[in-house]
Amino acid sequence: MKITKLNDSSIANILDQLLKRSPSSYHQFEKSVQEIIDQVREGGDSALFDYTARFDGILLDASSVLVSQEEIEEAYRKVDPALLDVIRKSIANIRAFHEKQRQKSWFDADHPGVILGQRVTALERVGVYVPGGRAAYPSSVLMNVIPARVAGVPDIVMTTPPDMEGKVYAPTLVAAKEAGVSRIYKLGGAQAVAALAFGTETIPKVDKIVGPGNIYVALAKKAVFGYVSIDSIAGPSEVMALVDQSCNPRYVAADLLSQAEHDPMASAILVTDDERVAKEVIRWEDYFTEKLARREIIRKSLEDYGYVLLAENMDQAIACVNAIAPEHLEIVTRDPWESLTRIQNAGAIFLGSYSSEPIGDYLAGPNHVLPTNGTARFFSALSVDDFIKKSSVISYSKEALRGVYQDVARFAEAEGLTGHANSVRVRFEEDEENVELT
Ligand code: HSO
Ligand code: ZN
Repeated sequence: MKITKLNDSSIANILDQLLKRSPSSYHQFEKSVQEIIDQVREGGDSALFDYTARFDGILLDASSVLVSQEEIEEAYRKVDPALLDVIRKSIANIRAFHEKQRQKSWFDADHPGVILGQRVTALERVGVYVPGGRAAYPSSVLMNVIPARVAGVPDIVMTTPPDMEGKVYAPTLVAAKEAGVSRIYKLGGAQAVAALAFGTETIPKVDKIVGPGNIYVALAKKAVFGYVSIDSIAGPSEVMALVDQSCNPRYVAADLLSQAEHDPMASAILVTDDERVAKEVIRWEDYFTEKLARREIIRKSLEDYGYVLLAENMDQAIACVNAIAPEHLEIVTRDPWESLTRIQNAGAIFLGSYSSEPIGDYLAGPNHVLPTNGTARFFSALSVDDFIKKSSVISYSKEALRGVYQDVARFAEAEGLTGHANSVRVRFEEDEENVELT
């Protein structure tokens, strides 16, 4: 790692480089993803199981696609009871945090005869996609399922690709069961997304699909958006540390590597106004990398998307954070709460030397499904809001409508909509006299 001096052109270069990882820059796969979606939409189960045989190497049918009760029990036997304990603690924290996000329906009567309100209802069925292989994170199962549960979604189904023997990672099954998933299907890829979006003979159509996945899953979610709702498209993990001379470079380096290890395309960025800190963080990054199991991934991630940025002052460093809008931001400055007031764009913000990023990934309670690739400028963490919708409620009495019907009719006529005008007038005026129906 080398130190990069911060200026407008270095920020622009970094943003360009980071954006290469956006699922929106993978147009070349769109055609094949659309083909899979169309086939599953038309062919249902038979197309779905054909693709599963082709891509996941496993032959499934309407009954074996569903994870059985015995498989769940076997998973419970396999999982270390100490891990089960942690999963339960984590669930309690995630639930408590998300309970605070719950929105209430409201009704107001500010004017005589008029009641206006907003009724909050949960989605009926949600599909949670859980990747297989390297990114089969039980923690992400909790983060996707619990907000839906708290919102009151009655039916939460999950899909995840099995391994070649048709098995799903035991902690993932246990996490799903503990969090309250109703059914788990052994399906992955664009075909799983298509099945959830349109339904097949065995897979029920859902209202919303959430959860991260590879580029095919991301593009499939984009393609079915509008038929169903989706969460925001997750890109590779990112962490940025905004630190000054008061930080402990050893801790900061360890935190940066914790995200770099997710993916060769993950990004870990340090920004500081202190050259000594910058050098020390690099030294500790090198030191830890050699010791970590995923050092190959870390090296690749740091090489392509890792930066150590030296700012002229903290104002410039903060402007850089806001321009990059990282998924995770650690602030380790003399007064992190003061620095916080100047942060506009970041998915989750960790304050001080002891709020290391993985506490947020696993246990603190806030959601770890966060906006990536600069989208923290306009997107938020996954939350209870993602699993509800709001219906407006309008109730007028006769007298209340009498007071405004002419205003409504005038507005409607200005739009050339005599049917609208008639609909309010008809309640107060005789047809022959007043209605112009042509
Ligand atoms: N940091 C990841 C989530 C995760 N970390 C799961 C560990 N397991 C989200 O950016
Ligand atoms: Zn993580």
